[in-house]
Amino acid sequence: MAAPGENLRINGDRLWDSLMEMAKIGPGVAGGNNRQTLTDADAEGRALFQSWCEAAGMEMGLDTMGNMFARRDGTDPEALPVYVGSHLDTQPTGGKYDGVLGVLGGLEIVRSLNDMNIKTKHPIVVTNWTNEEGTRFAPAMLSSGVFAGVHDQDWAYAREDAEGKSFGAELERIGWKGDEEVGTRKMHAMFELHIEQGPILEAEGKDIGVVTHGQGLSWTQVTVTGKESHTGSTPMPMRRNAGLGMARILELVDQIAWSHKPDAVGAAGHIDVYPNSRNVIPGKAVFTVDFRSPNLSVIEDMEKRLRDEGAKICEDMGLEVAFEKVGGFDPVEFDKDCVTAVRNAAERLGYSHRDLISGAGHDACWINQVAPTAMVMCPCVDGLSHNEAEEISKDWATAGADVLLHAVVETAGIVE
Ligand code: HGY
Ligand code: MN
Ligand code: MN
Repeated sequence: MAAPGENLRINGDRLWDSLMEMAKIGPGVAGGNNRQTLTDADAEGRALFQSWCEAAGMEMGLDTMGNMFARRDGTDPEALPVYVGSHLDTQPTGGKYDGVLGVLGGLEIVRSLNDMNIKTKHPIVVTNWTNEEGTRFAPAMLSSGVFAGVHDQDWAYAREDAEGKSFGAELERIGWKGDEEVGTRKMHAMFELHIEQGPILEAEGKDIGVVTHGQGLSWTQVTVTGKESHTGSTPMPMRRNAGLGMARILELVDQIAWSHKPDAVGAAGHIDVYPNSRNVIPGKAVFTVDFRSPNLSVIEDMEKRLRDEGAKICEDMGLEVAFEKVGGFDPVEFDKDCVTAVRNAAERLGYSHRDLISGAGHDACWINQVAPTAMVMCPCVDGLSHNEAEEISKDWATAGADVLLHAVVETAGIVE
């Protein structure tokens, strides 16, 4: 099958307009987005995406986890589809491009193939994975994880948000729970376009990241228990301050990550202190430690040090502590043939590129377990993401979607 010609390009203006249109749904307070999973804003974004897919002649499928699958037929109905997509849900202080670029980039390649009346042997399916962010309902990549058989659906349905609402009930409530059994679809391959969410591509002046690997992730929920008491009248020696215990463990987390420099990272983004009253010494602190590294043995060492040295900190302070693994995945190596298709596409189109390890987790990390998978990345300004000021350029978005187009079409096979 001939490789697509260099002149095969997407319509960057149309992609950009769609990104800006989607960004109006679930706006943040500082120019970004707060379109958290299974909220009314998520439902509105899904409806807009579905309307665009249907206008592009695609038929929408919906599975029991709310994963959306918009299908463009190929010439061979027996051929397994090439999937292309990402996620429409955002962080509470999210940007306009994290996930959205991959979903609307997939839509744009179908719109462009329609414009050029190009047919492919394999069908193409544009996908929106439910709850990639894992903020409202932990863990991240929940629904692609159920699709890949990593998580049990009933366990996923029972995940609760901070208000005690369950994933299953919220999916029903917004009306986006499908009948199709999750995980029954078979894929020829899957590609995901995503912003880098890190500084490397912009710093090196590269247009494209050819993602060969994804670093591994570990989420450990830590519960430190002390004793509520008056911040004024309780003598210092009598205090059992869970908030202080948490602070010392957070300092330990930072030291552990630095001890594995330059690649390992560690922090806690989710922190709850009880009763969180100005004049009560915290009796309990619950927080999630996020460790990441491209190297599994480093992740395992960081997890072990957290438990061993965190327990010692609490013992010395007369505090109780519990550790619970609440999410994670081993470092990922993407499919070599799919990665080569991405690299060849960048080369053919004349875009500067470099191989890259993804710092963030993505749905592609789970789908890689059930189908040949690879990712295309574009730069983002200052490497900033999970911040409303997240920004990319139209040129970067266009280059990323051009490469995605070529990788998908080369894998799906152009029919002359
Ligand atoms: O946590 C992650 O890496 C992804 O952004 N959800
Ligand atoms: Mn993302
Ligand atoms: Mn994200």
